[in-house]
Amino acid sequence: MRWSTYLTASCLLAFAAAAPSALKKRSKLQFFGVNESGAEFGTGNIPGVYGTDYTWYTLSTYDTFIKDGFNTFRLNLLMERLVPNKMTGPADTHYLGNLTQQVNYITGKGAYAIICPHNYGRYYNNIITSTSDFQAFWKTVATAFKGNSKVIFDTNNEYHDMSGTLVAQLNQAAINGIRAAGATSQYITVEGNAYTGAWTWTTATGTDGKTNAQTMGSLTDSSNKLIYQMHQYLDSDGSGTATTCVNTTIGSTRLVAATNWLRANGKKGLIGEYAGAVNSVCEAAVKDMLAYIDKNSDVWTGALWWSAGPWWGESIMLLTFVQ
Ligand SMILES: *[C@@H]1O[C@H](CO)[C@@H](O)[C@H](O)[C@H]1NC(C)=O
Ligand SMILES: *[C@@H]1O[C@H](CO)[C@@H](O)[C@H](O)[C@H]1NC(C)=O
Ligand SMILES: CC(=O)N[C@H]1CO[C@H](CO)[C@@H](O)[C@@H]1O
Repeated sequence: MRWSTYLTASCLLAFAAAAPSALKKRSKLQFFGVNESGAEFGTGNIPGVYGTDYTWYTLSTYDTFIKDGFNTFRLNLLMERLVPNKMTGPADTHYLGNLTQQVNYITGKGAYAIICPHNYGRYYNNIITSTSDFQAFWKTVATAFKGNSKVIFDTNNEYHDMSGTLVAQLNQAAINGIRAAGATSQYITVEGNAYTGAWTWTTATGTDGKTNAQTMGSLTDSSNKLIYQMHQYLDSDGSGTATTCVNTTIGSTRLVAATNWLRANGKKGLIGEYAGAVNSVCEAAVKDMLAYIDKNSDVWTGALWWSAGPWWGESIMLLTFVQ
């Protein structure tokens, strides 16, 4: 989800306060967590100033989430801040330093840290077309974390409006760069085109006319630790920007086709973003979707709530539900 939609989104997120039990760790799932959003803020200001344009996440609050059973944190960041000017260049010492501090804090507590460039398949607003540059970016990033097996690499947030074939090629380049860095023990989550929507995995086509189901199945990984990350919101257009959910079973309905695809192709999936607003329909819909994910835990590894972070405002409050 775009950070700029967060004012409307914050209405949705207040749901978290109303549904503590629904959001507690699910026993069967490997990953249960939240997104941390803020380091990718202020996309108009690149690189921008830490504390003014963007922020990192308050370390001590991870303890609260972990105590409540969450074990996975998706750290959203910007590629241009991590590796500025060109993808083949070196990492920015300070931004990487802050990221490393977050990662080490989380993984030091035994939880997973997902490193997620929140870039939509773009770098300085241009669709990434050079697989070799993208591979170089990921090799640089993975080198810094190759000794930490609790790190999970997320190739990019929500590719969209581009060729599905290119999206698959970029994912493969990221996988190759990560493994070439010597980071062989970590999971990698790949994301698809069309905002990596679970509900449109088999139907939405890219500019080349191909669906994720057609292009993403052939990815290979020498470590065999790929997870297909998909996002699923519950409002009518699936964007997570409306405060109404379609109905109480919309989540499970929307996951069926993707679940079948994962199973038929021998893949694992992760719902990397989901949310619902504060009302009884959305609350029931979130519970229904999580129950469906639990029931299909042979292919679904977990789910991550969108979103948390110091700049998401008082009204949002994930902190309320962890009390
Ligand atoms: C985090 O970034 C700030 C601003 O660039 C920098 O001053 C600080 O040293 C960084 N922290 C770490 C742990 O690298
Ligand atoms: C919810 O909406 C979906 C999509 O329109 C539909 O397939 C499903 O049957 C609905 N469920 C209920 C309980 O109305
Ligand atoms: C770990 C972390 O940054 N948690 C944040 C979650 O969101 C709340 C509310 O925005 C913040 O206060 C926490 O710091």
